[in-house]
Amino acid sequence: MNKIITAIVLVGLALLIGCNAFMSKEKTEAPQYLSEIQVKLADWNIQPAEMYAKAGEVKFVVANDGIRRHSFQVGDLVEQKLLINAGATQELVLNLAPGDYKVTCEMQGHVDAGMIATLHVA
Ligand SMILES: [Cu+2]
Repeated sequence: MNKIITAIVLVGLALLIGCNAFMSKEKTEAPQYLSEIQVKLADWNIQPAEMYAKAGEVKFVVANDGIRRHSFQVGDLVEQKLLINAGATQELVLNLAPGDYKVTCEMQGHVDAGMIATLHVA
């Protein structure tokens, strides 16, 4: 009986250690800072929610996978905002300084509905 309990405990420990190793690997994986980022707009989110870009020229390829018209705006760069019809894809090239930017859909109520992401530029 004791042997069975010991075996169960050992299996449990092995699972825990395995899980921890897996999770810490996920956490320590360094983000890739890209110069081209594929973005998907949907009703109601922007993916990826965390984007990483190299400072300088950054190209965004933005696909609207939703059934509504959405916009794509980085920070307060209103002039460069994209308006994208459902099912369409548009590209935007921005020259970005290092920093953190909000990425939003500026259609009324869409940020509140979840259409907001963060862009890290370094
Ligand atoms: Cu939207």
